[in-house]
This record gives sequence, C-alpha cells and structure tokens, in this order.
Amino acid sequence: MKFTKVDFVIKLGGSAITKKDQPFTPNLEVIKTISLELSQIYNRPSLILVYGGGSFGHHVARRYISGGLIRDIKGTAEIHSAMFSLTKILTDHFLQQDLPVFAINSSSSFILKNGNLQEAFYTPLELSLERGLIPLIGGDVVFDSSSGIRILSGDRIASMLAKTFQAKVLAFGTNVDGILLKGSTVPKIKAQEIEKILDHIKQMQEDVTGGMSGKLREIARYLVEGGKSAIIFNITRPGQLTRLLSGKEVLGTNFES
Ligand code: IP8
Repeated sequence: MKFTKVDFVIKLGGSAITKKDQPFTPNLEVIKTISLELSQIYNRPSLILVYGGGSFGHHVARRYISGGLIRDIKGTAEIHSAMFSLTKILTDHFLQQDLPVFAINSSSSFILKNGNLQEAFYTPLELSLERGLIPLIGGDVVFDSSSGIRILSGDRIASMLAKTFQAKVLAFGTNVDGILLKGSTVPKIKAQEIEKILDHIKQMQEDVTGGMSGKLREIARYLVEGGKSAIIFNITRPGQLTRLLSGKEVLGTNFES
C-alpha cells in the first residue's frame, strides 16, 4: 500500500494531557487549549495525533508490569479500559471544536515479537487520512506473539507513524520546554549527541515506558532510520502548538540527524 505523506505527527504527552499525580484525571485546561489551537489553524496541515497514557494508562500499568510484560489478564483489560476512557475524553473535546478526529486502536493495529514490531495494520490510518479524518491513536497494551502482552508507548507509535507516513515533523508535546540542562532549554541536539544527553538525565524518575529517556531513544532511532527532524516542546504553553503548526519557531529542543 502506498501511504499518504503527512505534515505532522504530534504526540500529546501524558504529562501534558493528564494530571500525572492524580489517577484518572485529565488536564482539561490543556486538552481544551490543544483542541482550540488545532481548530483555529487556517489551512490546517495534514496530521496524525498520538497520545500517551499519563494518569490513565501508566497509573494502572504500574501495578501490573514486570520485566516489560503485563502478566495479568485482568490487568491487561484494565489498562486497555483506562486508555479507552482517555480516548473518549480526548475525542469528545476535539469534536466539540469540530475537529474530525477518528480514534484508532493500537492493540488492533500492532503485534510485537519479543518487544519489536512484527506486524502493523496501517490501512485504517491511511484511509482516515485519505477521507479527511484526523487519526488519533494512543499508547496501549498490545499482543506480543512470543510471550504475553506489552505496553506499546505513544512515543514508539509516533515515531513509527512519522516514518511510515513520511512526516515533515515529528513533534513531542510535553509539559516541559524541551530538554533542559542547568535549567535552560537546549535548542538543538544532533542524533549522535543523544547518548551523552541520556547520561545527564539518567537519574530522573521515569514512567513504565521510560519517560524522557524513552522519548530520546525513540528520536535517536527515528533519525538513524531516516527521519527528517523531531522536536520536543511544551504543548501546555498556550500558543506553542499554533506556532509549530504555522511553521514558526517554538520553544523546545530540535533534533536532527
Ligand atoms: O505514555 C503508554 O504510552 P506513553 C500507554 O506514550 C500506557 O508511554 C498504556 C501506559
């Protein structure tokens, strides 16, 4: 299948769209700002929206994950259900702003083998784009053909989709102004510098999919595999998403190969 090229793949970080320290609590202020900014862009670029688990998926997954696997059947169903709740909140808010988002289930789209991608079913994403819908897909529990069930992070999904749909920009919207060193944003990082940055941020508390380090590893892989550019920016700051979508400079860290 030939895939449509998109302008942006935007990951809505769980730290931004939920209140990470309050179980099952969306950050409605941020979700509303994101929907409003997306709806107000004149000549909306083509985009795929990806989202993270935040205080929905991660809150539940933390109880069940061990050695990267979810070994508990009820736990698997609970994580999936938690992500459904977040999906519903997001779609409702986007629809209120007349954004034709179309939620696609990642557990029906991806199969892993030993944690690596074995199979991907991109047809619903492709057809949504062709028909003018905005695909919305989140991190979730997915089947691993070698053993059990794993969490597939939104970061990984965003980078796979950016590659498949040849996105001009892969953007990670978080609640921080990019990669911070000594309190200031690092404006630009080259792919080969990512390892060094990872050493600096190793001590940070991470979620079940690796938080900021997971994001950096994903960006490194994306650039090595031919991705053009990526950015980590603060999507909770009003106006930043609008600037990104309008091709203007954004407060954050830009990554290039
Ligand atoms: O927040 C993980 O996605 P992420 C999703 O993008 C779950 O790492 C279910 C925890």
